[in-house]
Amino acid sequence: MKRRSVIAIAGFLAACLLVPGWGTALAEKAPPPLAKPVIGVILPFSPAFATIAREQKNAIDLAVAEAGAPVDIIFKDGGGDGPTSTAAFNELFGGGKTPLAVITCSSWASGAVHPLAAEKGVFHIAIASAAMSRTHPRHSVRFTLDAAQEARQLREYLTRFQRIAVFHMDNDYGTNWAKILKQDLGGRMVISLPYDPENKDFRPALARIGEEKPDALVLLSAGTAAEIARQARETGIDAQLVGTRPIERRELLDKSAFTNGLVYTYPSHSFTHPVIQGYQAAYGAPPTFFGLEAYDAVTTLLAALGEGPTSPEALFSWYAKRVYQGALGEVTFDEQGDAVYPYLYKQIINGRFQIADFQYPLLLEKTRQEILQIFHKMDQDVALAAAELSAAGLTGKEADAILQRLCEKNEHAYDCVSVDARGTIVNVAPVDYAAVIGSSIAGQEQMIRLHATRRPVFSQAIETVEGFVGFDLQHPVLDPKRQFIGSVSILTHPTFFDRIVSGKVANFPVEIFLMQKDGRMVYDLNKEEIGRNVFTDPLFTPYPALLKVAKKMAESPRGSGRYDFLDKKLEKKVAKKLIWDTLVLHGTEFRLALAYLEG
Ligand code: COI
Ligand code: CYT
Repeated sequence: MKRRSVIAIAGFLAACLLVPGWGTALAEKAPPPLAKPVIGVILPFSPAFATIAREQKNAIDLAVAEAGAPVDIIFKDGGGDGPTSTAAFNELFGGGKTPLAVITCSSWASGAVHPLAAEKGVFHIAIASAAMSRTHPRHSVRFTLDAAQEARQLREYLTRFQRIAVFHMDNDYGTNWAKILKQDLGGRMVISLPYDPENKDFRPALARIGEEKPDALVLLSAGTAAEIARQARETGIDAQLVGTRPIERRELLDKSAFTNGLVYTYPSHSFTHPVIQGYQAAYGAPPTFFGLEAYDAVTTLLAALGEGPTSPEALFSWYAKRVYQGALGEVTFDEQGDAVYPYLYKQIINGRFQIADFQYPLLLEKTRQEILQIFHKMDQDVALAAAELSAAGLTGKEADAILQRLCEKNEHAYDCVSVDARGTIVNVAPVDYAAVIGSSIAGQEQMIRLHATRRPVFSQAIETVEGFVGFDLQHPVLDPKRQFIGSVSILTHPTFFDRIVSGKVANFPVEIFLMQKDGRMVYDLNKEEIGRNVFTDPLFTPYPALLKVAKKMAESPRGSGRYDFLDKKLEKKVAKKLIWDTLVLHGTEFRLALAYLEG
């Protein structure tokens, strides 16, 4: 196949590139002899990050060797700050070579190089750069999850602490993360101090931190965290140690007497890619996430170049919204060019980096609490509306205002109605839904219970007159003489559970679903499963272990189990673990379950 690649440099030069092995270009003029694309790689070879940089270099060398593609990789030392990285970038243009692309490691290097690369028309890839903001859209792609996303996940764990200290590297990574934590934690952040990662003695700063009597110490650190942990413990700080992605370095295991118990957020990729063995064989130790990111960056870039595009715009488009399977697992690039993949909590236990088991019950309980909180607020507000309608009556100006207020106060309400004593809707807010007035809902299961008991009710999943499957909370309305005149309701929005659950599950590799006691799935990530009955639907019958666990779920309010079922995309069969608990409102129970891959 013949392929033609065009390189556009700084907007004034367009040259044909002849690349052996990638087809013969249809050159109008004689091409430069053996023009290999040049890729500049700026890594933090400074002492505090040297093991990271060396690992990235090793992984890149391996990726290039495996691809067998003719490229010229030029490594430069970006040091520990923006100016050094800028100087390294400028050096790439010496010696008559012009890089086609530049790869930078670290938030500070990527932040400094991003605008320069855009101005020079050099495609930019950021690795190990959680804190990078873009001034030039559609130019840089990034293989690191953004710090703001990771912080959303870390937040769930931090809620249990009241006096949180932050000790952070005095670079773009550390200061940006500290800023995010300040926003999240407010007054619960009792102190935040920077440190120089090239430093060896952290005792003066740790003494200051100790005075604040923190119950958690968040370290925004890489391998230096091991020495900080040692000095912190020796200073008498017994706070829970907490970290973020770059903290997982070998040094921490060498000092596990001081680092055991550390909890941190980390990508959830499973170490199964062949490059892990290849790296181990070549360099005598397995790669860490830093190496894998570098490996994927180069492997994908060479694949992109092999397909033709070389301009920054074309390369960016190649990546944006792409999904690929690599050393990092399944990676999805968003429109901004940021890679997204799941993170979870890890913990140092018995001197090893391990997946933290506490996260599953934690996420289940946080989700349960959030839903219950919303249920209770809705319940209080409907009770108040019922009391107000008692005097105002179910229709008329005053009743309109009461229903409108009820709806405005509850963001998860689809609509609010009043219903007469015979079960006919007589009023609605917002007014746009006036079409439901006159509909009888007397046959709905919750209305039958309400009429029988004259007590508040919460429905199971019902077919609403609005036309979707929803959940209805109703309170009876009694007139001032305590005569039953009807009821008032909030009908939940069709995306009610989805909004809450997806907010909580965020980027964790878990699935949360809701099942009624009769086996009906009322919420699942997979819309295809919603509404189906686990006990009777053919989708589930081939999975006896699932049926068994669902039966246990129907019978007991909380428990755990394991089963085989399809993965998130309903593609292949996988082994899953499951824990569940119960949500109750006015006697209506839902099983809230959290499933995750076994392994
Ligand atoms: C980041 O900036 O996100 C990093 O991981 C940098 C690393 C060299 C500590
Ligand atoms: N609709 C509604 N049932 C319905 O179908 N708004 C309340 C109860």
